[in-house]
Parts: sequence; structure tokens; C-alpha cells
Amino acid sequence: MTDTPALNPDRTAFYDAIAPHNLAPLWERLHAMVTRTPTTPALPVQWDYDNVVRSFLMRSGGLITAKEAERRVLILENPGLKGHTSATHSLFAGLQLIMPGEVAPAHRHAASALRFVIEGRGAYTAVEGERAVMEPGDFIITPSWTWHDHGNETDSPVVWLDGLDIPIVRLFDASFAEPNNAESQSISRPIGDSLARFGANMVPVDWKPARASSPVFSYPYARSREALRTLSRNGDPDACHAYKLRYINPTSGASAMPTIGACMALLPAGFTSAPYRSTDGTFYTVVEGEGETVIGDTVFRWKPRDLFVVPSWATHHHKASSEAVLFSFSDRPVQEVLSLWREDRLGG
Ligand code: GTQ
Ligand code: FE2
Repeated sequence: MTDTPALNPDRTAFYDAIAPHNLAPLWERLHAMVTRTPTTPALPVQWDYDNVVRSFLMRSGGLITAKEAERRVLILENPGLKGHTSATHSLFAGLQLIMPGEVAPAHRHAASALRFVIEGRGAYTAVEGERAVMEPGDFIITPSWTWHDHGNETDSPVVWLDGLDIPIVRLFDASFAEPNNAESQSISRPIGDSLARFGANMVPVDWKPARASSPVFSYPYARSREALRTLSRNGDPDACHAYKLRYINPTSGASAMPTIGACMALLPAGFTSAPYRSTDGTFYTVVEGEGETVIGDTVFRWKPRDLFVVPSWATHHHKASSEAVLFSFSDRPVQEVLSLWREDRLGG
């Protein structure tokens, strides 16, 4: 590969001549476009929930109602992507607050969404006529074009992390959205119905898959935590990932939604992971424990409810000072389907 050619008056005149005809010289841009290794405008970034974000979020609760806002969400915007409404280059993240007695009206859209419960319990997300009651650490999905609304019938605020594939939908200019006639969709199935049908390693006898996303809407933390606890007793941790499980569509083994992959990892107390990088920029939140994540020269110390981003191809490792549980999501399933995903296990 050679360097970009030096400025040359004949060439500059040529570029000026072709520009009005919607033409441009590839040779001036090739090396910035076809990079030898991934580059990203996304930066490593961390949010301190308890000491910084929470008070702003609660202030937003006095400024606007959930109904007026439609969704009362503070965007977790990557400082390298200002104005883009993105946390990583391909994914949106936000923190949604729903106050006692509030509802967030029913709608559906092409974008797929995940919820990960940060604070409070007992609020619900209704998906396609079934309510999922939220407990901290629960992972809940609202797949593309499914009706969803939220409500809080408890007497405390509830906060969850939203992860959406909005930047991916935007890349393809494929956004559709529609409000429901009713503020809250009518309930057609009892709580726990989809988990009973599809979450016991069984499916209804004549069931055929209708879409790529998981028919299970809610992945309770208690189950994920118990699985990780058992694994951590049964064998050695992986050098890069410790004990890490990914959320799946139980009827296919694919990710719960086609555009967003999500995982939960348990890091034993004192564990330091081997350096690792992968092409999927990843959003993390801390469920339990304390420790740090080192991303190049950046060190993020974390505690429960903190949130942070590891950009694409950034070499990083985690250190847990106490037993820790990390939830994460990324665009890995998209990259895998497009044969783009790569990882590097450095020293692991
Ligand atoms: O809760 O339905 O953070 O539609 C962004 C878009 C949340 C939601 C967001 C949404 C929602
Ligand atoms: Fe939505």
C-alpha cells in the first residue's frame, strides 16, 4: 500500500472539474475506505449510573411524562458519534425511566429492541399481547414489528437499558413504525405463557417458526444467574470470557433477535481475562460485582449498574475484584451472517 498522492495542481483541477458531474477519484480515498484493520469513530466510553446518570434520569421524570415523551429515554450517546444517536456504530443504547402509574403507549417498528432491567421491579413490557414482568437483570426482547407497550403499576420508578438496532435500520433505509389504536394493547396471553411454551426445551407439538426472532420474550435473571453459578463450579473459566453464555432463540440456536446478540458472563473474584478483540463493538452493563476493564490506554473501573462501550477491534481485558456478572450486546449476529465477524484471542 502506498501513501496518498501529494497535492498536485493538475490533479486538483481535475477533481474540481469532475465534482459537478458527481464523480470523484477513488485513489484519494481508497486507503481510508479499505483499511487494513477495522477503524471506528466510536470511542471507549463509560457512564456511572449511581453517581451521575441516575439523578439526571430522575430529573427527566419531573420534566416530561412518559405519555408526552412517548418513551422517556436518555440516550447513551458515544462521544465519537455525537449527533448520531448511537452507542456503538451500529447500535443505539438508552436508559428508559417509567414512573409509578405511567404507561408508554403501544407501537411497533422495524427496529428490534432489547430491554435489560437496571433498577426497580414489577413494571411490565407487553409484547404481542403478553406481559413480561421486569426484575433487575431480566433480558426482554421486542423483535422487529412486534407490538409493545410498557407500564409501571408499582409505587417506585423502574429503569431499564434499551438496546436497539436503529443505526442498522438507518443504514438500510428500512424504517417503518406505527402507533397502536389502543394506548395499551389488550392482553391475550397470561404472564409466563411464552416461557411455558418455548422455554422448557420443548415447543407446542405442531408449532412451526413464523419469524427469525425468539418466541420467548423474557429471559429471567434468576435462570441465567443459576446457570452461570453452576458452570462456575463445574469447570475452569475460558481465558478470554470466563463463564459466558449467549441468549438464544431456543427453537433455532441463533441469537434471540437476528440483528442483536446478547450475552451474560460471570467473572470469578480475582479473575483477569486474557487480552481479546473482536469486530463487534460491544455495549456492557454491570449486574453484580466490581472490577475494571482496560481498553488500550483507557481504564474503566466499574460497579453495579455502570455502563460502558468497547469499540470494534479494541484490545481489552477485564479484571474482577469481586465475583462479577456482566451483560453485553453487539451486532455480532449480523456480522456472522455477512461473513464479516472476526476475533483475536491474544494470549488466550
Ligand atoms: O421502548 O419502545 O429507547 O421504540 C427507543 C425506541 C425505546 C421503546 C427506545 C423505542 C423504545
Ligand atoms: Fe418501541
